Amino acid sequence: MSRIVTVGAAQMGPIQRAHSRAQVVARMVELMREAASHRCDLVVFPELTLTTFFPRWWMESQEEIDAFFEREMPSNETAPLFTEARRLGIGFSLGYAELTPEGRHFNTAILVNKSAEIVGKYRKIHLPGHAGHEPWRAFQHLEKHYFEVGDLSWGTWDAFGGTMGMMICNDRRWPESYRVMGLQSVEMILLGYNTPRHNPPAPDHDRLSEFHNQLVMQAGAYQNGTWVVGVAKAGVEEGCEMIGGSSIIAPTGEVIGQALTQDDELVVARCDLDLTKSYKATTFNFEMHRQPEQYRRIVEQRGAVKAGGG
Ligand code: CDT
Repeated sequence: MSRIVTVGAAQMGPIQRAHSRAQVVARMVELMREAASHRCDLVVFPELTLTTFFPRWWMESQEEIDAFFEREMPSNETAPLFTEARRLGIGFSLGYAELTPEGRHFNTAILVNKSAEIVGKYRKIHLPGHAGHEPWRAFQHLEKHYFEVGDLSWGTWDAFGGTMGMMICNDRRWPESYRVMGLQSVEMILLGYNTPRHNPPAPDHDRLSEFHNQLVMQAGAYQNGTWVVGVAKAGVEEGCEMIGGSSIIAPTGEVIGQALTQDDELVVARCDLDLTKSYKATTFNFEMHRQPEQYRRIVEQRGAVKAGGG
């Protein structure tokens, strides 16, 4: 059985507030068809793909907020994605705002196999930004207000002939996200992001946005001997510029495919899952080299303290 997974990183250009789900899904179906024409096994869509990045606004009406969320997956509006995927025999991952039957709100990603069955779900754990209205900002980043912290940890799934994992956007900046999956022998991590270039509390970081994006994904891939597929929603959305740079990164840490635009763009790469093996067997043989007894602070403490110790 082949260990090659041909992946399409389906970067999306901006989605404005006035754009309907139907318009967005039609663009996604186009990218999916293009991926199928390149014989992709799997197409990866961004975080919160179906709408504009709504946490940039403070909203008080729950009805207005919930209009950005999906109560079911698939729904009438997203069904064409599943129908087309089944027809083409292609899998996909998709980020969306999830409203559960119990009324809980999550920033979620799903993994869908070539039979259009949902085989994996992840709910975003590292929610960036702030929980209250901060009018001094050029735009808000209210993920802490609109979403609960994900309750599923980082799972992995046997799919597409390998061990697949998912994380979402800000998770990629935290080594713990990769490591929890690395410890489950993950071979390919799929992740979508919406990353505004401007960071209101630290504008001096703005010029480094693309660099930091590459830095964390390449490090995560290499340090865990895994493929990483990072996919942006990019371009100027409601006046807010978001970075592109969607990338397919090998376990070597090298970027082997990258988007050139800030628009709808498919990046395709043939990914050999067996490339993970030499990294997992040597430099990053966890069983042989990790020292978890010495890492207790990582799980017992949240914030940094000045611990002394000379
Ligand atoms: N969507 C998301 O997680 N974006 C963040 C912005 C960080 S600044 C609040 C990111 O890490 O790219």
